[in-house]
Amino acid sequence: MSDPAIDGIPCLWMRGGTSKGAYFLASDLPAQREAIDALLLRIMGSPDPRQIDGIGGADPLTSKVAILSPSSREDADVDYLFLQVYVEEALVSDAQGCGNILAGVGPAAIERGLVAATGDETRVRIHMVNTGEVATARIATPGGRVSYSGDARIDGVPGNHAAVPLLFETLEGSMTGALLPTGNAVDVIDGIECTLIDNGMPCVILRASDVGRTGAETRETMDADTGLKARLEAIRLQAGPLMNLGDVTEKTVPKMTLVSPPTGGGAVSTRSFIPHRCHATIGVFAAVSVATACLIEGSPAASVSRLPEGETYVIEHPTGAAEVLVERDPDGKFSRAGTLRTARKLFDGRVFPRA
Ligand code: NQM
Repeated sequence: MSDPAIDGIPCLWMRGGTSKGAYFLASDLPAQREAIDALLLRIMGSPDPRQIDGIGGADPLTSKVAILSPSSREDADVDYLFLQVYVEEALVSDAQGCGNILAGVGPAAIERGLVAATGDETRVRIHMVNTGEVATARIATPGGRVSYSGDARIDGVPGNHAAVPLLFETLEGSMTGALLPTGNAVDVIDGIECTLIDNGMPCVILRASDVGRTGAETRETMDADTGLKARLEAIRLQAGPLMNLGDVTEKTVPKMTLVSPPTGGGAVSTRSFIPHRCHATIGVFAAVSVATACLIEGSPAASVSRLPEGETYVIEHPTGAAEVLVERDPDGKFSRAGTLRTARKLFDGRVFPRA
């Protein structure tokens, strides 16, 4: 029998959007989730604030994992399970999806032969196992090979790269069963008006000004603000059960997002906590959920946002902005959403977990 600590495990290390993670084939990992979790902790080097004995980047945004397998569904080409490996705790969570790491799934599936390239562009339908939704990614495959070079640029990533357009349908209530799981546009928790919303990612959205912040603070300032973080965590722990998520003490959802008026010409400005560190940008599904909240009358997001003419929302974040598309059908349902990301293969090899 092979020993991963001696023989290694095939692993693609990729940037997906503004995150970075390890992409595996399910067939290269143990069958049982418990064994997978234990292995991933050793691979990433958790728990340890520096993840010094593993490949994790000592940040929740670079301690992520995608597990790919042939699709279990007719309407998809590949199954994608996302796992968040905590940095400082011995925890691995499947209680959220990740739209940034999703951007690398199409390229990884083609690189690993799970999906065949079809001409200059390959459409990959991705079953997001965490939420049960299907995303469609368009991958540049000139000459039948994935190309990572191109002209697209996204804030939070230096340089230009091949565009990875992502399209989603029916994200409403992805993990909580309903767009507004409490049925309310506004719930008051600890005296603060919040919107508890899930259009792809369970989020609690509140005005930065209601917790005494401008919303223009840097990621570092937010991360050092232990008083604010404790207040947000107290709200989050109460919001979890209200959102049908149960006890969220050891879950990475709901995300906490502070909103404030836009300062760069966008629809709204955000500082997103995922949930214990401030995001360097904003998650893809979190951005879709924030854009959706801007359209909900009477919500804190609606009160500070400036709505665009069309259906493209520029969501400002600590290092720029992310553009998301949110479409409503005639009966008011949020039927489609999308965004543009880029991704890049950084390393393809074998990873050696500590024994
Ligand atoms: O919301 C971070 C990220 C994410 C998630 C997080 C994401 C999403 O930016 O779809 O992309 O919220 O933990 O990678």
